[in-house]
Amino acid sequence: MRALLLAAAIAAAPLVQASTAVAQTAQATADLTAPAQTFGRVSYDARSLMINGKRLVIWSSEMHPFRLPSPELWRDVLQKMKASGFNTVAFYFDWGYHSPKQGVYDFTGIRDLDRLLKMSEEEGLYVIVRPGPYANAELTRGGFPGWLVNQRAPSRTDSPDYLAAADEWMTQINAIIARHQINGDGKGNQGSVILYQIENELALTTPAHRRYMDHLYAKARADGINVPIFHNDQGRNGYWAPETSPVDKVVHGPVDLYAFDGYPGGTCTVGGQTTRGAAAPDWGFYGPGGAKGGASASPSTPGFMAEIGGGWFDYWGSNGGYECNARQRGERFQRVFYGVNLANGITLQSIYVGFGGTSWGWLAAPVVFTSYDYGAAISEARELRVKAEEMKQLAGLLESVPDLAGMIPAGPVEISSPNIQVYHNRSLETDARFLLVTHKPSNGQTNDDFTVTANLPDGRYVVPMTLNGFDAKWLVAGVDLAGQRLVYSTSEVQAVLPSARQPVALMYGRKDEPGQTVLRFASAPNVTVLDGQVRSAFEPATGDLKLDYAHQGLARVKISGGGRPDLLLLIGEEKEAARFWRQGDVLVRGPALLRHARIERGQLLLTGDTREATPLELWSSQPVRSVRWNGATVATRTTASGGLEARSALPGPADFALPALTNWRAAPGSPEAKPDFDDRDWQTIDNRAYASNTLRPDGQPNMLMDAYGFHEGDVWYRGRFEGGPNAETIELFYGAGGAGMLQLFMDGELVGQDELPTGMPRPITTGMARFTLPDAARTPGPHVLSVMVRNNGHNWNLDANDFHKEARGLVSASVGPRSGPGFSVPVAWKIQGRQGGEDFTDTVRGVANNGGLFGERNGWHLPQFDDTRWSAATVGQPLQPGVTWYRTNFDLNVPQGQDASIALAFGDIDKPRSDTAYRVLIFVNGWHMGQFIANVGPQRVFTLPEGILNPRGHNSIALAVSTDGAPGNVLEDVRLIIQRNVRGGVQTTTEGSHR
Ligand code: IPT
Repeated sequence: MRALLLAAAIAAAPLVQASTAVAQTAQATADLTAPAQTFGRVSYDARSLMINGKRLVIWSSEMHPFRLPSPELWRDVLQKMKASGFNTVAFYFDWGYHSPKQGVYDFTGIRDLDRLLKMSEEEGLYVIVRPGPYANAELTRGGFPGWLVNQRAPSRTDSPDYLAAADEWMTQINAIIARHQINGDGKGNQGSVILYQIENELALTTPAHRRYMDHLYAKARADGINVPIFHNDQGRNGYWAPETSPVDKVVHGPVDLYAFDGYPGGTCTVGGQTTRGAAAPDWGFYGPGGAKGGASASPSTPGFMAEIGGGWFDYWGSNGGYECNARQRGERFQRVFYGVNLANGITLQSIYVGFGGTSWGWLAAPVVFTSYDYGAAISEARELRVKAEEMKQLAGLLESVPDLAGMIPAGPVEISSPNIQVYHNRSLETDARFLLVTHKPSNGQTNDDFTVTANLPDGRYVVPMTLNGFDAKWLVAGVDLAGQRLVYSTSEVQAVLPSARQPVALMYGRKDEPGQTVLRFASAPNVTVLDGQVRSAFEPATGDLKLDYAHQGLARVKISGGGRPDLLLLIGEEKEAARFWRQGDVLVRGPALLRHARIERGQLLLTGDTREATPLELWSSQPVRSVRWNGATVATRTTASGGLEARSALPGPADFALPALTNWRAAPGSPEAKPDFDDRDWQTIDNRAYASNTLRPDGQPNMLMDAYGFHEGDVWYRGRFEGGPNAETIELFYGAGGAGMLQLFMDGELVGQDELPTGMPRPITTGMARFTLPDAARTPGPHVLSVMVRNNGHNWNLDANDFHKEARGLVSASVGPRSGPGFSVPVAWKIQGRQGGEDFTDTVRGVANNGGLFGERNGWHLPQFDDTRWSAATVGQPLQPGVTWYRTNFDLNVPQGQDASIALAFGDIDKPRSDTAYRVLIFVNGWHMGQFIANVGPQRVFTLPEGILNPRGHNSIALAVSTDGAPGNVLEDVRLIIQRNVRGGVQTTTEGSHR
């Protein structure tokens, strides 16, 4: 074992006699002598990642490009992440999204990952890539392509067929990633990719799995991947830790870094209330030792959470959990949980997810419905939720105090209250301190006033503190900030703007709570309180200037002299401070979002968003002669606190009206049900190889939709049989995913409909439908059975048991007598799904867009389709059993320079589900933007991103409505709604996907 372990380092820290309660005691080990490992510009040791040799807390937020089919808006999300303080973005890539057919790959248009990675670099974000081949991510097949379902070889193992398939994808995606690595590709291309994940939560660790992991690692290296490679353990189990890990009982893997995932912190109740039922786990320095403990299962690599749950997904049939998820892992949660992680030495944290987006088309796995909002900091409608402001404040500290990267435990402090614990860490380089103050346990919710007595770098101090309710404070002490010495503060640092003229420090605390900040000087400085109530006292013996105040509004204090540069200290209550944005050389107060700030020859160019008319105030570290906001000149004046303010408010967005959706036209959409329907070009069901792990009755042909090249959405079967006395009943065994369904017709009449129960939170994905056949079936002569199966996604394969190969479509269809032996009536079946199967023609919208409804096969969903021969229709009119298509057009007139999120809503949006039963596939400008299931819910509002929607022009909408035709099962009110409207937004062109 290497020489110096963390325990020894802690013993060296000054020990403090505990009074009533002792702070957290570190028990775990980290190998502080482990030499740094270097991969070009990226290196790491036991404490942190380093980029270009500089320690950095990797503060990452995940998004999925495939869940926002509008590349121009990727930039909007990236800018919002960057403005919220993240320095890194993490991406899953979805193999199946790019590969409709074995050997065919598409990285154009909405699938242009080269563009995505370039944009990320342009927006100043490092990138963590997670290309699979298996992703999970609540994707159909967990991201495996449809065609892989037909492969018998066990996936996620070293079986040659599977490896060959995975290599196809890895070759393609690695070529793109390689060009965007921070180390370059050796051919003149370079970007900002810093880390690369192989596989995803592979929890099987047999030799076959080890050989598979070895293969993926070697393949990445052979394809030119030159950044560190890691795998994300499903929990802190010690699976696939680097070979160098000396910890017993971990499973070693071919990785450079060990990472794990975690979704701690309670849940939402059925009633939509958050629970605080669990304390933040100590997944590092302060946790138990052993294989599952330690600074990590891998003491010589830094603490790394590849996914820390920042929300959660929601299920078919729930009561609508996203707003609750947003609160559950929202304000305060982030301070407590991400703070405890950081204190435990987890210096790489990636939030899953920062933006969820939309599982449009047939992207979703059965476990989720269309919206993948996730309760994330950036909502599906691209709104920054309140918790994004909290993230901005936390990230602002990390940026202001780089000493936080690579700290180790500094030893206990004395705390006067048993309700409180303090994690006390120090920098090995600067001795700067991090004091994470939480309740004990951290989910405690009492209100406490107490003191913390600690030996800090500048002396021994008794610090009065307050912690009210579920909360944590991220305090620092003994830190150099913009030429000042911060001895300690009970306010949290949000931003520090260095400047030769007058540095600015922004600190904040909870409204009305007392705060105390101590700065050190050589001699008494001049203190001028410009705003607010701040008492100051100078102690000549120590040189300490002590400021006392309550966090109310925004106090402004000017401090000069004392042997240091001037300082403007801004002390805000939390919400006041949240109105500030730090970007590059400026600190800006006011707007709803600051995207960019650039100074060009004295001209400050700001871009951002306003939600309403907004005052603007700013400070700059460079001289500024004039200011522009979104291109328009802003007249400014200087302020008493040395900044600039706009003479008049920045304009907010103008209101605009949405058109009502009228002039509907409709057409019946299940002609396959008719006995004389022409199915000559359909495929005949035969005995081809059966790759599914769903058992089927002996002697049946292979009826599975996937076997015939149909992997997404709806599939139709038509079966001919000769009528006779035995044709009494039919049993249809089928697979259809979450809330999937089946409709059976005979000779043009609906026999019945079967819907899979939702089985929350894990859906029931296969079912047996039994129907009594109509009397006509006993009449001699030819009869036709028509079956539509709606496949709501293939299962994920989280447990590596080939769950994604569960049957979809019909498994078996048996016609026979009500009682007596077996199912004796032979039926000759044919099948039809998406037009062209794996060779579909709409390569612009791609693999996820279409299933096999008649209307889809004939382009009824497309904007250019001519519906003039359809009949005029109204929502609410009685519907025939089967599918009815509705179409209409509308014009939008979102004012120039505004970014509005517009959605389509059905019925009473305050109710999770309707009293009527029907389903709708929603097509906007030909794009399948979601599925509404009235009787299942909960989603009734479908976000339609710009790019899909043309905000200043013409749009078409097509709804494929399915019902059993029972009275009252009719389409409810359908309307457009505005979810968000700001002035600003990213620059968009007219090239949006709707063209
Ligand atoms: C973890 C997966 O890695 C990720 O792809 C996603 O599915 C996430 O969960 C949930 O949204 S799986 C872990 C929770 C067992």
